[in-house]
Parts: sequence; structure tokens; C-alpha cells
Amino acid sequence: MTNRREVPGIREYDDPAGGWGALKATSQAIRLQMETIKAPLTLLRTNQPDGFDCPGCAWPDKEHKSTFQFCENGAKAVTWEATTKRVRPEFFASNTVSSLLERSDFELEDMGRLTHPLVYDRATDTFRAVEWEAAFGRIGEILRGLSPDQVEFYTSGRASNEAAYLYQLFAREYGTNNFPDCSNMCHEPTSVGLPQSIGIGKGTVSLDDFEKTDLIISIGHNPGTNHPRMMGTLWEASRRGVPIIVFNPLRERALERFQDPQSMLQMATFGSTRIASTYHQVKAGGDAAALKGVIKALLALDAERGDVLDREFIATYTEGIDALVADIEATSWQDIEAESGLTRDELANVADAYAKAKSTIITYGMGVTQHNKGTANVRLICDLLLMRGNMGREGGGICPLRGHSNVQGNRTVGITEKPSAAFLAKIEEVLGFKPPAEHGHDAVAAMQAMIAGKSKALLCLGGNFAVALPDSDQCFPAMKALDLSVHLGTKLNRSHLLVAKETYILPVIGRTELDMQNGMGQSITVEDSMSMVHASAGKLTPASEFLRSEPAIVAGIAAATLPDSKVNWMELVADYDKIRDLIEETIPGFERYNARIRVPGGFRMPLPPTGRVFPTPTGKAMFSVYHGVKEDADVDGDDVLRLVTLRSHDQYNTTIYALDDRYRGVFGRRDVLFMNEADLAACGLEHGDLVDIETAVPGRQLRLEKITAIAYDIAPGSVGAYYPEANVLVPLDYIDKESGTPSYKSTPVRVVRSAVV
Ligand SMILES: Nc1nc2c(c(=O)[nH]1)N[C@H]1C(S)=C(S)[C@@H](COP(=O)(O)OP(=O)(O)OC[C@H]3O[C@@H](n4cnc5c(=O)[nH]c(N)nc54)[C@H](O)[C@@H]3O)O[C@H]1N2
Ligand SMILES: Nc1nc2c(c(=O)[nH]1)N[C@H]1C(S)=C(S)[C@@H](COP(=O)(O)OP(=O)(O)OC[C@H]3O[C@@H](n4cnc5c(=O)[nH]c(N)nc54)[C@H](O)[C@@H]3O)O[C@H]1N2
Ligand SMILES: [Mo]
Repeated sequence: MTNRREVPGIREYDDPAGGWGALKATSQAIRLQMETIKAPLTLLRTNQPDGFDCPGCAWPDKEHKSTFQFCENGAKAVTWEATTKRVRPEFFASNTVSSLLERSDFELEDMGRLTHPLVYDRATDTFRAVEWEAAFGRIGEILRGLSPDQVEFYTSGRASNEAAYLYQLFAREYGTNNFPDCSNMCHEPTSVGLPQSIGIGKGTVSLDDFEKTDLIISIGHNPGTNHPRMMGTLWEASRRGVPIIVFNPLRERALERFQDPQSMLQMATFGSTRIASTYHQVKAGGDAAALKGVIKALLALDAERGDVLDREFIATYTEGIDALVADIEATSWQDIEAESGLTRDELANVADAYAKAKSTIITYGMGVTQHNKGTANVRLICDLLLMRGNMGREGGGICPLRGHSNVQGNRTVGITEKPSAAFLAKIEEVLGFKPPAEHGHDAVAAMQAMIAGKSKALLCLGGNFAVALPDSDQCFPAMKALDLSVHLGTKLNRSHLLVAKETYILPVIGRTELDMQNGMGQSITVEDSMSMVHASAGKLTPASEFLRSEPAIVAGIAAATLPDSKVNWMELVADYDKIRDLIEETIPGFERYNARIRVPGGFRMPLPPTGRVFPTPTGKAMFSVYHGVKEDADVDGDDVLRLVTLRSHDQYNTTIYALDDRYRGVFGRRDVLFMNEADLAACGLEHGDLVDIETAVPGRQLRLEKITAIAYDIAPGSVGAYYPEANVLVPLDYIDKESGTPSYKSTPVRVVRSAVV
């Protein structure tokens, strides 16, 4: 490292995660986005009993009444929405859409909050303000002229239960199950794999379990950046002496050392706490092999000692262990080591620690799901937990780290392209219309239908659909070929600007803002990663008097589209309690919904596995078999590397807050490729060289040119680049077949030196 050349913006960051660095970054975020006088008050209202739910992440709060939990990235999410910057119609009048498309994603959102409903004017290539009713009327007219299966209803996971429920009701009465949603690009392997294994697609642990667990295994997530409030939980566990075993190809600072900004002593003494007790730099895409290795070692240990498996649990509550054991026996250590990049000894040590722990929690994120074997990965995690009865045991269970703050709730209230027959029957019984039963499109299928010209219209309840999806060079033109696109959003983004024949941008009241309907302040509800449902009420004055709430906009479009609707849209929107009553009538688990959200902390949705009830078709928890260990057999070559696309510390998905990635030592730029020193050398490259990256999968050849390769502590054979810039490299059809989730974390690529111009 000593004689490496200087590369602009790349320098080592030695401090622990959190701590003084986080305090400084927070005050900077406030200074850039908000009036400093208003900011502290706004931040203090985050996650309070009568305040709003933090739009940052889906990690729960203890009883939802803790004193303000300090969180740098939560503060960024809040200040980004509560910013005093505005982008008004006058600005749009003097800036063509073509010129706006030249700006970066960061610049687009940084212009501030949208203030007026806008319609695209093709003659001038600009957006201009439009009356709400005129927008609804025209959208309704176009939708009535299309066949429902030509229309896609996208949802990004920030929408409240109330907005999402109305949205799915509208789409289903209109006549489609085309519900692409952000979850399809995120935790779909969880939603598909967990029901097969344990009968429900949600995590099984609560915060209390973290206080009682003996071991935490963390696979493929980066909580210091993406679930910062989890750091407090990990910090406490580590100080209690609980081993934390990490599997991650990159050394992530927050998983190594954390300085708790809430600990006066640690701040004053510049101390920090070790987080990971052991850090395994698994190869990208090597988790299935690593998990099979741990299972193999655990079986060997059990053969030796006889008391490692929880035989009583396995006999009473599960099925299928014999097939798993047979498959594990047939998997060689040689393959496991080659594919995981970890040694037999390392994996056996994990098995030892696991066998010692009375109760174990496994946490995981996108490093597990965004692979073409994402569902198999999730099921292998379940297998490992089931072998020692870690389901329905205090301090044990599975903990998927959800993405958007209400992505789990959206699913619960009906955002799914594959609705159950029971749900559809209930809708028919209660609402009096027959919803379609035919399955609809998920995110990739929706885009493929758009590319093929089969889908003609796209409605987006939030999000940045085209930018979040893989293969931008195919997705962007497909947006422009649509007849209609409608975006409900808070800030301008590229998907809004990839205009269709007709395009509307409809600005919404955000989570932090007061939502008045009929003279009454309304609250909405959300469900966190641990299935707690609670109310959220914004307090700030909305960014503009012309904003409307998401439920009101959905209802407005629905009423204009369906003149003979069975639903009284306006009555529902006048009082959100009425939407919740309807949710209670049509979806199990919401009994006494309105009463229970008025209790601080809310209530927990039913989670049968916590009582060792597994609602699978057999009534048992099911072990799985995943043959083989390889990511994809046909793309191997000595020079093929696995590309991981990931988030920096200064971004929220496609929203870029700033250009730094402090913990990884990247400042003021995002055009870098993280590479292991050995891979750099093997490619004949040096730290700081300009490279081109090209995909190494059959099919469309995708390329990203002139990226700076930098030496980084990442597993050999794996390279990393930032999302969304690297999305041009992810093939749209390189997906997990079971869940449809793109392999954003293991695209096979080759890296070559850029040609000199
Ligand atoms: N501040 C902030 N908060 C967020 C978000 C945000 O963008 N910014 N996004 C939200 C959303 S929608 C989501 S889904 C979550 C995402 O939260 P995470 O799941 O943490 O997502 P990523 O940052 O994409 O990266 C995951 C981690 O997986 C590792 N990884 C990559 N490939 C592999 C692999 O093959 N195996 C293993 N074991 N690890 C691997 C990467 O090195 C990285 O540390 O966070 C949510 N919260
Ligand atoms: N290469 C690669 N691609 C990925 C991923 C990856 O790891 N690598 N991760 C995937 C994952 S996990 C996800 S979840 C998706 C994310 O995909 P999306 O959810 O579609 O994207 P976001 O960037 O979260 O959406 C940002 C936009 O949401 C709007 N917005 C913000 N707040 C609100 C609100 O309160 N209401 C409304 N109506 N709009 C609002 C703003 O206009 C903002 O521009 O991306 C996926 N894409
Ligand atoms: Mo996500």
C-alpha cells in the first residue's frame, strides 16, 4: 500500500463508523438542505409516538418511543425531504426536458421539492403546471382507452399502507394484477423462499430476541449505511460478548468498528467497539457454497458428538432433512472452497460457534437476495436455523433486513402480482366487484412487456423505476415508447424525464408533512422489518399548497378512470380510518386496526413461526435442497470476475445525497471500480488505471467505459461498483428464476484497460 500512486478523491479513512464523523456529516446535510432553526425540531419528531416514521429504513424502534435515536442516514433521509429547496413551474418553463436529462441524478433531486402537478408539453419539450382535475380526467381517459393488461402499476416501498391499499384496489377494479414493485428488485427471494420454508414471507425475530441471542451471523448487508439504527443493537450485542460472524466480500467499516454517537464516554474518549468477531470475505455469489459448507461441518460435528442437531424439533416440526443431508454429502469440500473462496477450517469454525450457541439469529440483506440463486440462498439460511431449532425460540430466528421503510407493509396490503384466491374472494365479497385472478407482471416482466411494446402505460406510486432496473440502455428507450407515464413523487428524477407520449408528474405530501383531509390531520400506517404496524403523522407544513396526499391522488385517478366504480373513493380519502376499516375487513391480521394503532408502538402482525406453527402446505417447516454450488456454470473463465453493484454511504437507492462514500475512503466521485490487489495484477493493472467493464454472459453484451479501478479489500474474484451508475452492466434477464430478482450482486464481467484516446 505504501508506494501506491495518488488517485484523486481516494484516501484511507481510519475512523470507526458512527462517532464524530457521523455528527459532522449530519450537520453538513442539515446545512445544505434545511434552515438550521427548523432542522433540530424536525429531527426530534422522527420515530416519536406522535411523530412520523423515519423514511430512512425499516429497522424498528424499541416500543417506538425511544428518545431520538441518533442516526446519520436517517437524518439525511429526513432533511432531503424536508429541504427548503423548491423546483417550480418557472424553472420547468425555462429548461427543456432534453437539457434536464443532461444533468446527473444528484443534480436532478437536489433541485428540491416539486411544487405543482405537471404535464409534459411536447411542442416546447417542457413540463408545465396543470390543474389536478384536468390531469386526473386525461389520465382516466387514456386508461379507459387501453386494455388493463397493457398497464403497469409500479409501487416503491415508501407508500403507506393506506395509499398502497387504495392503489391495488384501483388497479384490480380496473382489471389487472400488473404490480411491478421495488420488492421484485430487492427481497423477492425472501417473499418466495421463506413461505416455502416456514410458511410466511417475513422475518421471525423481534428486538427482544437480539437482547437474548447467543450468536449473530450477518450475511450480505451493510448496516452502518443502510440500517444505521441496527448499529445500536449490534453494538449492545457485541458489548454483551455475543459473537458476530460476518460474511461479506467487502470489508465494511461499520461491521468492523463502531463508535456509538449516543455513548458520551465513547465519544469523549474516541473509543469504539468491535462489531464482527470474525469476518469472512466470501466471494460474491459464494454464499450458497459457504452455507452448504457450514451445514456440512455441522453434520460432521453431530456425527461425532450426537447432540448438535435438535432432533426433537426436527422430528416434530420439520420435513425433508434426509434429502438435505444426502445433497450435502454429495457436495465436495473442494467445490465448496472453490466457490465460496473460504477454507474448510474457516467454515468448520463457524459450525463450531453455531453448535455452541443456545440461540442464533441470522441477519441478511441484498448480498444474499440479489443473485440468480437468491431464493436458494434464503432457503439455505432457513435450513441452517432449522437444524438447531432456531425458529420459535427466544433469541433465535431469521432477520431479513428490509429495504424501504414500508415495503413489507405494501405486500401485506395487497401489492403483489400473484394474489391469493382467498384475498381476491374477500375483495369480491366486501367490495362487490370481481378482481382478475390471472397473475400479472413483476418488475422485470413489466419492463420486458414495455420493451416488447405490449405494455403502453406506466403508473408509479413513487420510486425511480427505469433507473432502479438493470440494463438502462434497454429500459430508458422503453419508457419513451409508452403512451402514458404518471409519476407520484416528491422530487424530480430521471424516470420522470424519460417522457412518454403523455407524461404527468404529480407531487405528493411527504412522510414528514401534515396531511389534512376534510379539515382533519390524518395519520398513515407502516409495517417495519419486524412486522410491527404503527401510525405515522407528519408535522411540517407541506412543501407547497398545491401538493396532495398519495391516497388522495390515487383516489382522484381511480374516480376519473372508473365512473361506475363500486368504491366510494372520496369518502375513503376524507378519513383514513375508513381505509383502515376496509383493510381490516379484507385482510387477516388487522383486527381492531384503528384502535390498535392508537396505542403507542402499534401492534404486531401475526407471525405463526414464532409459536412454532408453520403454515406451509404440509404444516411443517420444510428443509430445502439446492444442488450444486456454482453461481452459473456456463460463464466461467479465468478472467471472469463477479460484479457487485452497491450503495455508497451518501445515497438512498437512486437518490444521491452527495458524492462521498466516507467509510470506503471515496470522496467527491462515484466512477470507481473496487478491485482486489491480486485481480488488478492479474489484469495487468495498477491502482488508479482507467478500465472498461464488459459483461461475460451470453446474450446482449453490455459495457461501461472509463471507470477508475482502485485497490480495495474485497474478496479475490469479486469487483464492486456503484448502483445506479453500473446498472448499464446488469443484464435484464439474468435473474433468480424463482423470484425474478435481478442478479445485481453477481454479474459476470471482464475488466480491461481503457483504450488511450
Ligand atoms: N442510507 C440508505 N439506507 C437504505 C438504502 C440506501 O440506499 N441508503 N436502501 C434501502 C433499501 S431499498 C434496501 S434493500 C436496503 C439495502 O441494504 P443492504 O442489504 O445493506 O444493501 P447494499 O448496500 O446493496 O449491500 C449489501 C452488502 O452486501 C455485500 N455483498 C455483495 N455481494 C455479496 C455476496 O455475494 N455475498 C455476501 N455475503 N455479501 C455480498 C456488499 O459488500 C454490501 O456490504 O437498505 C435500505 N436502507
Ligand atoms: N444495480 C442495482 N440496482 C438496484 C439495487 C442494487 O443494489 N443494485 N437495489 C434495488 C433495490 S433493493 C430497490 S428497493 C430498488 C429501488 O427502486 P425505487 O424504489 O424505484 O427507487 P428510489 O431511488 O427509492 O426512488 C426515489 C424516488 O422516490 C420518490 N419519493 C421519495 N419519497 C417519496 C414519497 O414519500 N412518496 C412518493 N410518491 N415518492 C417518493 C422521489 O421522487 C425519488 O426520486 O432499486 C433496485 N436497483
Ligand atoms: Mo430495496
